[in-house]
Amino acid sequence: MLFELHKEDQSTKARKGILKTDHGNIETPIFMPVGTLGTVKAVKPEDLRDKIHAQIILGNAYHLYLRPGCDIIEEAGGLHRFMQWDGPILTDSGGYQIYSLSDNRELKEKGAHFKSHLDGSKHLFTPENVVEIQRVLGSDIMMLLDECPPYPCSYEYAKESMELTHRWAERGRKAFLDTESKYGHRQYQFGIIQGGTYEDLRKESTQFMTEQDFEGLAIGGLSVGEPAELMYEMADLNTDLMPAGKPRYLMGVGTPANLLHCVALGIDMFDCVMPTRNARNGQIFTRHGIINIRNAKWKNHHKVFDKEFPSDVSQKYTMSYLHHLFRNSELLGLELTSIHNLTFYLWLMEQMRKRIKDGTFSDWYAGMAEQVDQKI
Ligand code: PRF
Repeated sequence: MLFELHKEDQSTKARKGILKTDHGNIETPIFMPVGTLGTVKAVKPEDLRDKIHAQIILGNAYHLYLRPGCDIIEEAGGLHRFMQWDGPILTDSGGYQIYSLSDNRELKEKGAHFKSHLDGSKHLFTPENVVEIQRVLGSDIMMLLDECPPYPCSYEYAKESMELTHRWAERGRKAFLDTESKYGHRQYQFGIIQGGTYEDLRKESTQFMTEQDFEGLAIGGLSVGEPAELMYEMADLNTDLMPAGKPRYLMGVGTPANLLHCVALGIDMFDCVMPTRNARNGQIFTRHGIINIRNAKWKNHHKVFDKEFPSDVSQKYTMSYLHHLFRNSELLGLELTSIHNLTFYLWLMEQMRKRIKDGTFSDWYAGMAEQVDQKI
């Protein structure tokens, strides 16, 4: 079995478990660093493993299909070998990237027609060929082709979009069950719940995806501009209806505070570009809040930020030095802050697992969420 549930918190919906893949076990709740193009930007795979303690990373079928292309990755023996990461990989289908192309895509019953953001060339993604692409990538967990409706959107749009995602889900599951892994390791497939921010649609979609018997379930269509409270409300009603024995993945979320609140709502897996993208803009996440290292107040602050926290940025390099690196667009700044932010995200997940295990999660998480959200 892919997922083992080990502990459920008594007063929140938080849970602790293990996801088993042929590339290793993953302790949940977990955060998955985003490596869209076969690289977690500015971070070497050995640092992901040894410094950050990442247990699984993300790749993206849309981006990798366009460049370098499936033939190159197949020649390399799959994505794990191509990028020299031998831990678990989850790949997103590209449904979300195609949605972001808004003017350059058209959704039909057959699939999603789109123009490449690289050279304008025309392509079609179908529920079947995204399975095939992810077979070639060789990810441990693959995602279905879905449509992520924008926020806000009308009830009619959200309903039609959800129904299309459901029809695509049936075809995607069949394509998955009719094909085999290419490189000898097991692959799993997750369904994606949609339904915009409409309660009845969210419920219907959860029920539908549960019935398809995927190995795991994702909550899609959230964190697309709606207020955080509305996102929590939707995630809450989704997890109420999701089976306890399957992993639950909230796609594209979020801030450290979002992670704390959503673990309390029963989410097991997260991914987001925030720790790495914001690192490259000079934003540092810490136990005590968020630092903007470009701010002039750090120019002559000759101390490290947090001596006790296990990362080079916290223990070794002064704020003044980091500020200097960012003022000069030095590449080292990007590497250091990216590694630090991911180390912090993975540390936060580890704290959550420990506290779920020892029964102190419910008293701790809301205060911690407030603390990590402060601007320093
Ligand atoms: N669908 C897919 N990927 C996603 C999303 C989605 O709805 C989101 C929504 N936040 C992020 N990534 N396939």
